[in-house]
Amino acid sequence: MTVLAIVGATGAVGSTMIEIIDARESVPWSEIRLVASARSAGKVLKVRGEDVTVRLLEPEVFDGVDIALFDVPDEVSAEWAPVAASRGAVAVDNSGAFRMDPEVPLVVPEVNADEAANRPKGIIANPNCTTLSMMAAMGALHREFGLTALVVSSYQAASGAGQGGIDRLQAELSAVAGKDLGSRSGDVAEALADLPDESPFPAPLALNVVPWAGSLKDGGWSSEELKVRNESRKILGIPDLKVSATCVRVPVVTTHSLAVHATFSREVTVEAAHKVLGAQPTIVLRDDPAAGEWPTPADAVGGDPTVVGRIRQALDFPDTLELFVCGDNLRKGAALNTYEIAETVAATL
Ligand code: 11C
Repeated sequence: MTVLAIVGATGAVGSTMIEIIDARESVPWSEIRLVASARSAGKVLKVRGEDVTVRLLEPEVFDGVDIALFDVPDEVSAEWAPVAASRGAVAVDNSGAFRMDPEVPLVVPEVNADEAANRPKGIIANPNCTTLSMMAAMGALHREFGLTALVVSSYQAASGAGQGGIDRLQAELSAVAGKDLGSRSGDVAEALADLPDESPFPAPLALNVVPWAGSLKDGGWSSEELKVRNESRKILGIPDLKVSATCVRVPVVTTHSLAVHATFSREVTVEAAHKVLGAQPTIVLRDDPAAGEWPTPADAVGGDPTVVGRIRQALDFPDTLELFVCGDNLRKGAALNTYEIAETVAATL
């Protein structure tokens, strides 16, 4: 009798969570409780063929719950994950509220599943989707070759900014469709003049590339870039890992991509990396440029595995590989990893 609650069940990640649960052959839950704010409470959603009424987020909703998954904004998690934990549930939180708390493990099951057992606050954190998209690959390569440095550029999808991000990209694409765009990026901004000024993105995203995600931090870094650095160190258990990231938003609906420059302490070859990554069940290798095979967001979207390719030995940097990684930011980057943490915990209850 294991009871699962999904808090934020009606959002972009919560809906993906329900799709993942629906697609599982079997689940270990005797009950799946859906929870949301007053705006969505009372809605009826289908879960594994059964109607489930969404319940209001209030302390009593966690009574009898074993594991509560949180797919809500940071401030909602910060308030409510401890409430769930105080009522006896293990809270698995997909927000940024607890990730760097030393008493909260930050878990990617294929990298550090053991850490899920050490949860003094009754909370386990799920990483940021950008960090997560490269963790299966980096974890596997680190185990074999000893990672020392990462230089990363991201190509992040609109849905990283939630349903609002998807809606804005859709509106911008509709506004530019069929217009004579001219030859300058300023023409795109002109085509968007009739859209509301308010956007989750700080510049037009349609037919554009925006080198910004998150909020401004010291030194001109974005919060997203610092998350990639701090979370990679914590998940991989390498406190002094050298990391430098540039996070960029691109007009893709779903699936984050990363160009990764990874340096190792032990000798590494492309062949050895292929062998290690090919043996990792949650990775699909698409790495045959001569045959036109490389990862693109379209190959990864809607699926569970991370797609990895373009693996090259860096020409001027010893013991360094260049690679390109694509992962569905709503699935492995968010709902799937959170759910896999819940499965890991459920197996121990
Ligand atoms: C984005 N990665 O693409 C962000 C969204 O810390 O969970 C997820 C933010 C987070 O905008």
